[in-house]
Amino acid sequence: MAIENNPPVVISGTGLWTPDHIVTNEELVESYNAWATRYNQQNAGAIADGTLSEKPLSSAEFIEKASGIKQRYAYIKDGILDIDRMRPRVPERREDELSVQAEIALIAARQAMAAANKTGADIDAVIVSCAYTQRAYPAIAIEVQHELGIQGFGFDMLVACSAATFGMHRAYEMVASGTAKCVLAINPEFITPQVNFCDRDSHFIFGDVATACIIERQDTSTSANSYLILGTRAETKFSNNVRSNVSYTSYVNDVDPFGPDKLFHQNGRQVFKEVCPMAEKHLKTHVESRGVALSEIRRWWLHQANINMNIYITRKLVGREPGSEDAPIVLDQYANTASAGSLIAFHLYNKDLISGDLGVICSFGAGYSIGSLVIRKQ
Ligand code: CO8
Repeated sequence: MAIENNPPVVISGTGLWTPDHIVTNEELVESYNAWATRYNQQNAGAIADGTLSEKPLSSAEFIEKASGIKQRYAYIKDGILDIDRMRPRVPERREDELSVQAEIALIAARQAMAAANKTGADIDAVIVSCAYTQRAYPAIAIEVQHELGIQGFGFDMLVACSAATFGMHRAYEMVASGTAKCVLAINPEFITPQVNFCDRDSHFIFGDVATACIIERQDTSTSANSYLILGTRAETKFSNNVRSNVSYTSYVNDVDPFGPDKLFHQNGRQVFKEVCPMAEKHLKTHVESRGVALSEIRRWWLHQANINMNIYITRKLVGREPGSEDAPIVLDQYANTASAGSLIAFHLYNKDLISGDLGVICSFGAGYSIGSLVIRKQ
């Protein structure tokens, strides 16, 4: 949708925090395979009599071929490769310390603010939107708002893979309708704590990152690099194929709060098959509803879950074999970063476009959820 007869709204700055630590496929596979081999040896009897299933081995070649992922970044690497632990070792912070998500959100936020020439005094709302927040309240967005000295309000929202685009939609609507003049939308995707590093089918998928953007009225923008938002479109359709049951109710459910179903799990093949046609249709419908032909779109900044999904979808949209000029891939370096993937791609690969060029930012995945923005370089 586009809000008609309202002030034009632009994305006037973006930011990206990349963690210091890299975990390569080879490192991850070596530690997973050592863990699985030991598990199989220790449980040989139960595996032989069929009470337990043997843990299959992983392969770096499979991971790269099936997903396009070569490595991922981790906020904390310590513990992930330790076969006696298989999860990052993240110390709990005191209540008077900055939370991890606020810390990484602030780094991306300050970059976005600098790019848009904004200070805290210029911003009147903060949205933190991501796949998980590390606590229910107070909102991470309010913590960030406090640190940046921003008046107004902040709130957190969760929409899994589409949190970033859905957050940008809310920012656009607030600015277009006049409830805010300038919104800081941030995606601190701290997701390695939700990865089951003992699950061969998903241990390689995710990495940590934070992205941020400034969305404001065009007439207040002084940015050297901004994009006018021509339209937004969102769509959801319930599916159990990507799921996490982590919950505050584990306390009263008398279940293991750290059980495998509490971590990310999926039927990846099914997701691939169902989401690709949904995303293709969504994008065609959205672009054409703005009076724009698909051939006029210079760049597609797509969700980064799987390179083969992105090639499949882009091929349908551009009608030929796509290249990185059409739809940049950051998966090889960053892996799947939940909702931040399309924003990383946008942040890294938008400056070469020239005034008047059209592009689309789009996320797709868990929910299922799909969110997109059609934008034009100013
Ligand atoms: N090593 C070696 N072999 C493997 C491995 C491995 N690591 N994993 C699977 N195999 C084997 C399988 O056992 C299978 O063997 P067989 O043919 O003998 O049965 C064979 O390889 C093929 O397996 P699959 O059919 O499962 O493999 P795919 O080609 O489908 O690739 C993928 C698997 C990469 C997972 C692929 O299906 C995929 O990427 N699908 C899309 C997934 C997707 O988009 N999911 C949405 C993600 S959700 C999101 O983006 C945000 C969620 C919120 C954040 C969560 C934070 C934790």
